[in-house]
Amino acid sequence: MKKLPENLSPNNFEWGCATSSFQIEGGTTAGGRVATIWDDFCAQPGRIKDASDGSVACDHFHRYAGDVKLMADLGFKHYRFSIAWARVVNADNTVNMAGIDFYSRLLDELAKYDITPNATLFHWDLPSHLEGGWLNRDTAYRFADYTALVAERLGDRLPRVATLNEPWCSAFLGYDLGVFAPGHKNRESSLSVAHHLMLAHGLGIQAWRSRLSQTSLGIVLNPELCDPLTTKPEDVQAAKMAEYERNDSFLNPLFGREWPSMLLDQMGSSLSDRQAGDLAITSEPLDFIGLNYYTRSIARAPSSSEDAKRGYTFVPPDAADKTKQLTDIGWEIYPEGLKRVVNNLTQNWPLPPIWITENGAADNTPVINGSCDDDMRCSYITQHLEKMSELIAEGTDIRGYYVWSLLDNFEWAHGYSERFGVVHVDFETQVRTPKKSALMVKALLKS
Ligand code: GCO
Repeated sequence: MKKLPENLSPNNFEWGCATSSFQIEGGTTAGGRVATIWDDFCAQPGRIKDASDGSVACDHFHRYAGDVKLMADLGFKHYRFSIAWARVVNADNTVNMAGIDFYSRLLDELAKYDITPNATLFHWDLPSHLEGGWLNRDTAYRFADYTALVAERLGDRLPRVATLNEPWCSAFLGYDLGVFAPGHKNRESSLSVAHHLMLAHGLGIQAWRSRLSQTSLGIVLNPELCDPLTTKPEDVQAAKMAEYERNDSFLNPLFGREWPSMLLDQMGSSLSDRQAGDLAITSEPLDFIGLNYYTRSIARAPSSSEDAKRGYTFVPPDAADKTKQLTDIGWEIYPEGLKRVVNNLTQNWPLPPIWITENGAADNTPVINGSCDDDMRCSYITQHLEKMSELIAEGTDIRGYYVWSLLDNFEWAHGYSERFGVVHVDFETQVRTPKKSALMVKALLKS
């Protein structure tokens, strides 16, 4: 791609890069920040592949000014980041001004370069002191308090705000599979968690709107495109179940619809956590929806009693076809999936305007003689841009694209072993080196 298609031109399309608080900030005890479930999780042996944690990460807490200058140099005019609840709210639910000051200084810096902020309120770093975490319905109300506090202290400088990032990961990776914080393994209660997260979303929207009416408010989801391993009816049904869990359990509540009965059936005694009136809260009108797209998955009929509870078993993407191209983290490169998943969503739910809030690849190419030739990422990004441009040409209302991520960062359970940045970070020296992909995007934005 030499030039951006007209419908992706930065003149009429929002182009940005994305990060999240825990993945880049470090400074986990600075300025009175309280501990989060991810600090606790990292401290448990065996949880993180390289036994690392987020205590330093990209040291963005101290280096934010340089990082903002870097994104400006690369030509980005929009920046998606998350605010850490644990920095701005003390354990007694009062405001922590040191945390507010940090985000205020970040916003000052962005304004200096005319970069528009796009904030997410919750990107998985839940304060540890919230008793029971998302298993406790009360956490949804504490989220609304936190949201109100951000609206009051920073809201007039935040034109676009998402409540949650990828609640599927918090609920199912965190409370069912146990591979993300807090590391629980309980199917029934993970479904309660999914419900409580959506309740938090709705209460958060109400809390914000009652204070500020002009902000564009939404949520960021990672919808699934799941194909069956074979055409056998039991595999087809399994793929459907994976999509119910990933899509319907979050999209239905956004539009006031009940969950598919198959999910309700899996809740057992936790079903009582869904209370009358909740759907009216979760379906507060949205100004936008953010969609994160990386890959598709492949499912087969459940192959263990554990998976039988979920209704599917995921298989490696290349299980049936070894010629598939994978990124370094092992995810299939499948640009067509962006179109398929977005079309599936717009056909089934009355979506508001869409922003692609994350798209990118793990490409661990090192820096050699000062440059990092991440050709796979370059091709990944351009292929997805082409598909997005086609979707828009076909009439889908997509208004922005954010590459994940500006910087190599703490990739959750993979620690620092997988690199998603368009800018390389040397975690020993904190030196940042723009990769070929960053320079490619810069050239495209200028074109
Ligand atoms: C996500 C995440 C990021 C991940 C990225 C790559 O929302 O999944 O926002 O935190 O780093 O998706 O796995």
